Amino acid sequence: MTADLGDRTSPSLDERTIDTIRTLALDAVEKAQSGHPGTPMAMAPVGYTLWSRFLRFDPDRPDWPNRDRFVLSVGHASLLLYSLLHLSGVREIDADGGHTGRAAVSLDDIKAFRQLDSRTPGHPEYRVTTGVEATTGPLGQGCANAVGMAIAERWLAAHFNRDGLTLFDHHVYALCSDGDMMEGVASEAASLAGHLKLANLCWIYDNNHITIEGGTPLAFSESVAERFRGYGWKVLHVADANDLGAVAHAIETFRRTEDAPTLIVVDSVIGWGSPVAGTAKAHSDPMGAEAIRETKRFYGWPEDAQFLVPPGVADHFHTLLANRSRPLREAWEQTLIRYRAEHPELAAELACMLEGRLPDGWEDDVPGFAADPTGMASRDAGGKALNAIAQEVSALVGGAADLAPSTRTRLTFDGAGDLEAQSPGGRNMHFGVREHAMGAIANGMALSYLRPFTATFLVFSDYMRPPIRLAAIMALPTIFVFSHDSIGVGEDGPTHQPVEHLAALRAIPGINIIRPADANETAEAWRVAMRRTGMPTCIILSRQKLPTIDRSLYASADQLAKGAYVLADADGGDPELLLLATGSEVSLALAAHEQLAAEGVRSRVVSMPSWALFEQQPRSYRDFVLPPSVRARVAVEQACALGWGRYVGLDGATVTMNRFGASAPFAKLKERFGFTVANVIEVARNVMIAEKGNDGE
Ligand SMILES: Cc1ncc(C[n+]2csc(CCOP(=O)(O)OP(=O)(O)O)c2C)c(N)n1
Ligand SMILES: [Mg+2]
Repeated sequence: MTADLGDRTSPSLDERTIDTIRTLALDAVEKAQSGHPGTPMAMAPVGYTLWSRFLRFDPDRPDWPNRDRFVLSVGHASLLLYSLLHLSGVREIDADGGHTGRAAVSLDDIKAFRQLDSRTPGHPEYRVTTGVEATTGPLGQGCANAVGMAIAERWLAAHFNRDGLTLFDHHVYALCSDGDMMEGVASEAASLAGHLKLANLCWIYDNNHITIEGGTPLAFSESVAERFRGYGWKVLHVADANDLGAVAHAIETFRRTEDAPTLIVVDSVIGWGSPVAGTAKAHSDPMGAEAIRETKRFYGWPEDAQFLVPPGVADHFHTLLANRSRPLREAWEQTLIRYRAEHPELAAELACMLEGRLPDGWEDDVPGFAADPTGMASRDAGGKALNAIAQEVSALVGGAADLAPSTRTRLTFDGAGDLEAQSPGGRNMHFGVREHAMGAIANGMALSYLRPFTATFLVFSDYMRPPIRLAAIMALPTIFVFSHDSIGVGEDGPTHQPVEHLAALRAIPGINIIRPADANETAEAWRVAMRRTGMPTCIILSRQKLPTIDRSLYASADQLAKGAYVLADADGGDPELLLLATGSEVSLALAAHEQLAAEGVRSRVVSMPSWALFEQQPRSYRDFVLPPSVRARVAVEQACALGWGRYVGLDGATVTMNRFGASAPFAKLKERFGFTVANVIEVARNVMIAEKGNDGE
């Protein structure tokens, strides 16, 4: 076949399929009056070539663990993916992993593009549509997710493959755009991918020289190819996206490359075949009926037909994809049967990972900590709990953005090892100083059966917010560890002292933020995080030592699972004052409570490590912990007050940070900002006086 699709007189079945993808995109965007047709139109030949000739993806078993992954980082081109899933006949998997027998994306689904509750949302969403491997849309994220998937594939291969028994050898593809190439997160991820020599990773870059505001020369003039060569990637060039032979040749070269990730730069014309081809107008505007007719005429398409799938097209595509992939998947299943017989323990471990289960006994060695007024930093307790769990749960793989010694997240047990190019099965990752990519890479690992954790200082969670948010949207069990959680950082000063970060993280729906009060709450936090397989968790830890609370005097730390609990209660009657605190401030609240008790004030200390978990408790429990009748309430937290209003109410007060911190020894900062027993008591007494005054009115 000649590679040139310019001759439209006698299109082949391949060309017809490609034009079907294009016209479906045109029609769906027009019907929705919303969306981005130009990129699916231009990239249809690339997507089709990859899927029909290379992708190892059984359309009947889209959950096959060793399938190739295809990540559409250029999420605004979602119709490309929806059309590929529809035309190749991918079957649906439901939320419980069941095969429903239905199409993953039906033609009706494509007609319902961007409509409420459809399987075809504006940007691809993991868990909404079978075959969508990652939620994409924020440019750059999908690229970095793909790096995480490639790392996971390497890890799984190193950990599970045995001589003659290959369970993992798949490839990871990402389709990306100019915007992806401009985003820092993709650059960070590409840098690490090159360092790790991820030869199983291929990014296909749609080099169309167009972004929203116009041509890329407005803002982008570097040589992407040279940059990627500098990262250690193999860089290939396809001069015309319509040249199916050249696209195939490039993918073949990728598959033969053994020592580096591959970037295929594909020159394309956005909106190819339409009157607005090659202009920014093709990026986003529905084209209008007349332009669509003109485009369809150009493709040799019936110009008034809508959502037309010509006879033979879907069969053709399905046959190509299935005939290549099904035998591979069936052979894999045979391999797995032999594997189970020859390596039963490893097979059981693999089953756990694939099902997202924790192995029996995973928490048996999590330490308990004896009461100790000096105590230990929660980062230290966290490191012990993490190591105890990781020794039992091999899927727990992760590391820090160059701060493992400070976050105490290094896995130190025998055999943990470093994850490097030459040791892809290591457990300790070194993300380098690349927080943003760290989060997105971890999400990619979570999408490929691992239980990843990341670590850095809480103040740098700002650099990770997009992947944290996406982990929540995708309901991934990524664990984000953040140490150095407050002005307790001391001398490093305001740039390193988080103030607004807890509130900012708590504002994200669908994530569990836990700030434990002492070593035992920290161990519980790790337990809770591990059990949550459908939700990310942030574990927020102190740099400074925290007293290990005497649990024979006060309530047990396992109540952390309820989010908030009565740690210490008033003697001799109902409390007249509630002291609410998290993390390092719980001990301060306890000290205030003891002194108030000596002064005859009945207070209750509520440890509130996780607001999210607390909100999930029944009203009866929440009212038991925070009795509505007790309106004298003080919250103590070394962070901004935002959000505490809900718990302290109109009559309550907070001892919190209403400004950035300062560079000084921590003891001085505590005094300056009022984190002293005397100040907490003064604030509490004022609240009680005001509240009594209210009652008298
Ligand atoms: C992080 C992020 N910033 C901004 C956007 C909004 N946006 C969507 S597409 C796009 C750029 C489009 O250009 P390009 O990435 O080259 O894609 P093309 O239009 O060529 O398909 C932008 C800025 C986004 N999706 N993600
Ligand atoms: Mg572009």
